[in-house]
Amino acid sequence: GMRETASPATLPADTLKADILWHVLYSLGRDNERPDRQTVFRALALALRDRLVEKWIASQRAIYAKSSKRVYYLSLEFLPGPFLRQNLIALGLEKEARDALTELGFTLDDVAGEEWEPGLGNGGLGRLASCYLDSMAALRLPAYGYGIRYAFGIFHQLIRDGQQVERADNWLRGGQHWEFERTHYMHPVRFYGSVREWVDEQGRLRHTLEGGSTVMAMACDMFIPGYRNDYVLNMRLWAAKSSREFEFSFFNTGDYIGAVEKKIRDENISMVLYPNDEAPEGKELRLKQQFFLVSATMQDIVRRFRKKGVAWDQFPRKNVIHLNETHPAVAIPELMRLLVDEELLPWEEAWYICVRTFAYTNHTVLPEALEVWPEELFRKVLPRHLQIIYEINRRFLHDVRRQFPHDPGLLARVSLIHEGEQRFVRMSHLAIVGSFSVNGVSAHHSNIIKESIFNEFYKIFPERFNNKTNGITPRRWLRQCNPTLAWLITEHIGTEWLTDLEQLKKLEPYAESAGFQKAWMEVRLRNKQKLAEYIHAKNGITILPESLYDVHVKRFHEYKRQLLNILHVITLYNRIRRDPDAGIVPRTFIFGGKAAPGYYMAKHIIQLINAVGYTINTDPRVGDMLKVVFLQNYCVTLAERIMPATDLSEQISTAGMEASGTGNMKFALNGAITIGTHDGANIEMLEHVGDENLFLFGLLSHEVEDLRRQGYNPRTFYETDSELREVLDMISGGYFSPGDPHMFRDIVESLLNHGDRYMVLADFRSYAYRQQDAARAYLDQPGWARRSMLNTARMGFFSSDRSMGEYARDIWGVEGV
Ligand code: 26V
Repeated sequence: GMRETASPATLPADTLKADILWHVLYSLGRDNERPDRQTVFRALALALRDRLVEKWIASQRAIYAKSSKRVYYLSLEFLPGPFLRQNLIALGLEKEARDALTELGFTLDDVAGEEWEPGLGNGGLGRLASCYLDSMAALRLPAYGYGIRYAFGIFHQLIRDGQQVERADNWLRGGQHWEFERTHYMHPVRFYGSVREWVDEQGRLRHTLEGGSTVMAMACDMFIPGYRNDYVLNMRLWAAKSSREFEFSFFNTGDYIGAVEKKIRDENISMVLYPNDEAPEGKELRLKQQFFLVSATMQDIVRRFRKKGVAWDQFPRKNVIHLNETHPAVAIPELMRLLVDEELLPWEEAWYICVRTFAYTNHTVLPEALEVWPEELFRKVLPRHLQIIYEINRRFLHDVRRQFPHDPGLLARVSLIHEGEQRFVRMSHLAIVGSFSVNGVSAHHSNIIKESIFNEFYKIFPERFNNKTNGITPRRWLRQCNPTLAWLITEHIGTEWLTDLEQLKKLEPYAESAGFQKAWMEVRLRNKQKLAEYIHAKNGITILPESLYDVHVKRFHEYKRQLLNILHVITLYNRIRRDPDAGIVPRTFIFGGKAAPGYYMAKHIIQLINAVGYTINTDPRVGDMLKVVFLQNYCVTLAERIMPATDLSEQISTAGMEASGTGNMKFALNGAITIGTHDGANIEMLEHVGDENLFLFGLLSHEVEDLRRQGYNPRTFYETDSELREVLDMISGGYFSPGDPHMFRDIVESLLNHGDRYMVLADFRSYAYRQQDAARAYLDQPGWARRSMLNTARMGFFSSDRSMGEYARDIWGVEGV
């Protein structure tokens, strides 16, 4: 058949069409006379997988031959986004694919629209992990991503009657086309049981887990190609499979249904992603997920290490295990258990290996997001690991007591165990004590870590703390999502920017060119027209492409202050109602984002935005001056539509609360101008683009702290600012909820009577002024074009290639193969 002509590595370009048809028939079992769009998509994906797996095998051989130190990036979340276009770009097959699809009667846009993205993450943290894999591949790093193949990813969000409704994300329903399931390749993972202590013939104290139950971890591999470099990395996701015990129990007891129930329970472990990104749920299943990832991954790492036949003390020279947040931090006691209980290394030697192997990235300073586990739960699920944590803690506290003999309170504060009415294992403390590197994700955040939340650890281990400012991949976030702008850039400065984003600096001289400004703004306007069409189709709202697109998309959380934004929207509405000829710049406010299903206030704010939108969009006095759009189900696919069409990017978190942000970078790379607070990576963006090109406002983090200490009274702002007062009175008086005047009372209460924890009222006036500056700037279109171009031109630093280069050099000590 056609397969034989397609020999590895030298596939001629014109076989893509033949390969698609081959897969339609032989892999998908469909008539290849007139395949439908979904079938063609799947066949194309399979044809690309063929090419990826060849390059992956070659890359693995290269890593093995070089005997390189390997990087293991462990994350409970990955948000890769749709693969099709990304893989075509990386493999250099975009044109061939277009041609092949044209011959088959389809367009690439249509076929790409058939892909359902794997939503295996909540937001920033998961998307960062995927940008990092893309850059690790671009840099040819000897690296592996490890995670969980949730059967259900982040829920699909619908807006019904102005409220968020969650639907299960059954992303696997169309079958799998990008991954290889390794059905014959499984690791056992053991939970529960009890620890038996005994003494062996050599008189050593031994620990053995008895009883408990075993679940199998099946590897599912997905490929991440480097940009045009023939290098492919593997993202290995584990799926839970019941062990053979299922069959035995069936034979032994005849309890067939009971055995099936056990199978279902076991396979639950990888069933669903926890949709929470602010307050950990403390649920047994979540802890099991974490250990499931860790245990299976450690078995893979150890198996690969053993192949080399070198001594255990070489382990840190050959492996570095990176912990994306504390979620996989149980890897630390798991490695100790392997070394001490199974390999019989002395504790000191095992610990020496551990602390040279692990590196930890912190992604949040919100106290409620710091992970802790009730000790009882931990003991039940992982009894031996709890013992090991106690021993780590005993030795750690012993050392601290010697280093700081005159601070008795210190021990309780840094202990791995929080002792109160209930005892908790503090995962961040475990991660810091067990790692040689602890990093924050922006300069500002890393300083906060050192100066406040982990200050005492910083005093104990100053050399461990460092910063690695986040980055984003320019292949997806410019080249793929904004092909026309990418093309305009390439026409002027060549293609090098794709792998060396600092090259965008070469655009700066064009910022003053009227011709280039015009071309730039034409591309942007076309992008805005396309988004207007999408909004019309989805929401039935007509928006003016020439209006200022003011966009706030990200997870809903009070600290991200979507509420501050909508208060300002209402302010503009009131100004128009008072004076329809006020000369306000026409604006389209676009919101998007999911709220954790149990987060009452966040869901309520979504509802308020939709209610305000309904009122404004249907008020004839407003007309085209103001539109408010809520786009449902914000996800990577939707972000790719929005980023290229945004004028003003909202990055308005309470100062000190957003660790970095990465949406801020995606917008600016596509030529949006930021309105934002002095928080996270906004501060570094300001340093790079200059303060004429970015609108910052509001309290600084130390001012937030000072104000809180002095006793912040939000009511004074309500009393002294009449515009603000009018807005709040409208909300609490039912202006936006005439059928139920009390509907949004809790929101206003949280601001006026419950302390306004996120200082929305304190920043309101400064925000409103800055918004006026933005509107004025928009009236000067050549000036806006210049600002927009300079934002793009100066985003070089925020490439994830730069971030990964720094991790590789400063933390991991690895180079490209
Ligand atoms: C906590 C939990 C608790 C258990 C359930 C699942 C879950 C998932 C995530 C988290 C903590 C998330 C922390 C986080 O997402 N931080 C974000 O990380 C981005 C990448 O570094 C950064 O840009 C954002 O500013 C930061 O909020």
